[in-house]
Amino acid sequence: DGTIRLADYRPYPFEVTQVALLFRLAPGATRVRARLDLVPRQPGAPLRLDGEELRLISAAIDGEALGGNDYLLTETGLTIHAAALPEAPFTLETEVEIAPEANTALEGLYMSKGMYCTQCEAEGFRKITFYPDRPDVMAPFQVRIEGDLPVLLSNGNPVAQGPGWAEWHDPWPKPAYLFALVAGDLVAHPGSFTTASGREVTLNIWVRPGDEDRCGFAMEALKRSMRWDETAYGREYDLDIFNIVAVDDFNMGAMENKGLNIFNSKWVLASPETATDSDFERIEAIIAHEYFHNWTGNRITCRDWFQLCLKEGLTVFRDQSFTAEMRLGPVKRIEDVILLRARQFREDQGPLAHPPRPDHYKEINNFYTVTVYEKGAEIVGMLKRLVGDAGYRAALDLYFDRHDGQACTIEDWLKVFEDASGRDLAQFKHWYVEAGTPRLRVSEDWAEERLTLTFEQSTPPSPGQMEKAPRHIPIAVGLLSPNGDEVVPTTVLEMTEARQSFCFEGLATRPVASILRDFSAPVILERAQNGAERAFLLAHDTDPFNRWEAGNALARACLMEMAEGAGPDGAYLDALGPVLADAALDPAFRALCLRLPSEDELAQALHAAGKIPDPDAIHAARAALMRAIAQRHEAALSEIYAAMAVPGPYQPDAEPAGRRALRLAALALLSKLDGGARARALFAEAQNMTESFGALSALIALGAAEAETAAFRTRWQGDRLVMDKWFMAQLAYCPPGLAAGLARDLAEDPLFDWKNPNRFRALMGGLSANHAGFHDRSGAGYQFYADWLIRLDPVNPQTAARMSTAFETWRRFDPGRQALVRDELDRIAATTGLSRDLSEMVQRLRG
Ligand code: BAL
Ligand code: ZN
Repeated sequence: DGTIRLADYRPYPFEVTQVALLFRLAPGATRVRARLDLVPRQPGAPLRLDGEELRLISAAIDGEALGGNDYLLTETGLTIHAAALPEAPFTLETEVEIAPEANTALEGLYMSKGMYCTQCEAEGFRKITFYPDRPDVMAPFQVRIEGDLPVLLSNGNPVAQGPGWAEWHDPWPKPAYLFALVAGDLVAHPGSFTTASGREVTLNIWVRPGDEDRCGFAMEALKRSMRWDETAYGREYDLDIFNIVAVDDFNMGAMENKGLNIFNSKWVLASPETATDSDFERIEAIIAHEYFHNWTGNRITCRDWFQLCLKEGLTVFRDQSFTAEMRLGPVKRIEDVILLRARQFREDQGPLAHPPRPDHYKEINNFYTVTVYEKGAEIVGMLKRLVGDAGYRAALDLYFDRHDGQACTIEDWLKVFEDASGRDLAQFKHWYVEAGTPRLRVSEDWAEERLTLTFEQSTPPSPGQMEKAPRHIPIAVGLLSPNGDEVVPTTVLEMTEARQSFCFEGLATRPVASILRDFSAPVILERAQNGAERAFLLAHDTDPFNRWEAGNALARACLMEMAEGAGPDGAYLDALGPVLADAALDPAFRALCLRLPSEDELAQALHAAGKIPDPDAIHAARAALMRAIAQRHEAALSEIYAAMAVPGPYQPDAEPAGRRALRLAALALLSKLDGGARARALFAEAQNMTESFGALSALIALGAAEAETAAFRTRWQGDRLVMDKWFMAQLAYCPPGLAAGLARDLAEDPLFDWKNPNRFRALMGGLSANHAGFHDRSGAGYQFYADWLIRLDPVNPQTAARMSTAFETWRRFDPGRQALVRDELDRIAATTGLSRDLSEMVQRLRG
């Protein structure tokens, strides 16, 4: 049935020692000549090469053209029979023709606004030429590009160039998924970097003319990333040049091709007028992420795609650590956990749950998930916590020493930790191979100056995995005295049993336990804790994560009760007071404390508590609590709003960004009282996109943004990235009853260029982010969404499949909504010619 299984892995029977490619570019008929130097490793094996949508022009071995009986050509590849192959090393030459301008799927070689561009991960190279398109086949590449365009780029170092041609050589053996080619009328934002050992590296960010003044921030972020990888991991850059290209039509965020990173322009281009603070932070993180892949992904890659989290989990962990150092560490940790819970926990609890290292798939593109990335990063963080900072560095040094130039597995990765630390990680490995978020229940016992914490863990069943063994869980715990002093500093308890107790002796008075500090493991902590204890931790915990978590837990409990008809919890409203007033607390931290759990998270929490979430009631509860907070703290919020204004020119740094975040959080609350007066004034005077967009979003949420929405469109209609924000915000923040109708109207807007993935994601992602709007009981949101998935699928299956995850929570809801979603999933499944991508997703979603 097309399922690919880890258990079926076999090494490739040939070694590719050298690849030479020649591209003659033409939009409708590009010719690709490939010369592969091959060494047989298994006598008698046929040579099987992947290839899709290629027109074979010729094939020859050692200069001799192949005859029709020598090979088999199918829709998925070219197999040269063993009888036609020499036993000694040989050269295979092929020529194919492809049509980049017809490639709307944006995999392989395609065109975006006149520019040639590639995306090969995971399996796009097979749409460029016949090749063993698998990550464990690594070879040096030389590339010649011929085309009537001023800039012709590929991986590695430039060899030579002239008018209409350029040659590149990448000396580092790489898998085909890291191949890249770009050709276009581009301009460079240049830079340079001197490595720790004194080598000069040329840096360029290539963009379309007109965008070059929006690259400065990304360039500085790149230099910071290069320096950080030297100091934090001892890793230097290894080519003479590092190119980044920004492209408007891109399925992913960015791609780490060796020496030639290709970026969705959204994650490169930034100016104060067009990008928000969070865009700047994200650009810095993605630039770092792709750069860090040079070692964790490129120099050491994955043996097969089941091992994707080997490079992605580690590289996310590295970019998170980088951002934590560049900005405010605790704030970054809280943001990462918010994202993990909102998206990965959601995935882990639904029909798409899969282990960070899955053992089967039909379409690998469907496994570039928050589980592989974000949970993969959490697992690396747990390893680091278990072996300590020095142990982690020793393990990573060993990893680079032992595996440089190799294609590796999770087993290789765990082995370096075992060898470097002397620890047995057999039980720890469950984190990689089992799906599901463990639930960790804790109870406390106090007797004779001794506090006993007893933990019980269980992991619910997930698709294909009914029974789960106990995990090895690092639980960071600290104890606080009743006056807030820390009596036991953070200690990591290692839980390995299903039920396990830990004692703290010699305590004069009963302490308050701060459990799972820094969110030391990706689990759901279940703790019977009253509001007073949570308020105490919100006021006193010395661990910033748990301090925030105490307030978050109060808010969540309050909202869950409100969604079932209760009024706002006065204790929660009281507890916020000291946080708002505490000027010693970072503004960014205070902003997070004012951010209520999302409607989707509340639905998740209600479902976990055995209830059926009502999206309308959740929305109403959240709106009511915002109003109640505003009423109770109006004076403090007004003072914050005035005091947090940032004078002078815009700077994207963490400090002013934190002030703006707090100010806008106050604005969103105050808008519930002032009818939007402050937001309207801010929108009129804002000098940067952060404030302009924050004000617009607050007004949209009030249903009172007609004039501002129109003005925003008039001002920014020529700017594609800003217009994505315009599409997204109107749907994500509008009153839910309006969402489906507005989505239909916006889809009629001439600026809704639905074949552009960013624009499609802006509109559909905006709608699905409007929880009560998407889940409108009429089913209008579901129907509209399914219509567009069906329409996009033949054009761009990868993005259609990715967006189908909006339906992953359907089993949480009432039978009426479930039936509506089921009908839509059935309708999608019944569509003729559905892609492998979307059909696998729908099959899994239907469960
Ligand atoms: N490798 C795909 C894009 C990324 O994770 O960097
Ligand atoms: Zn990555």
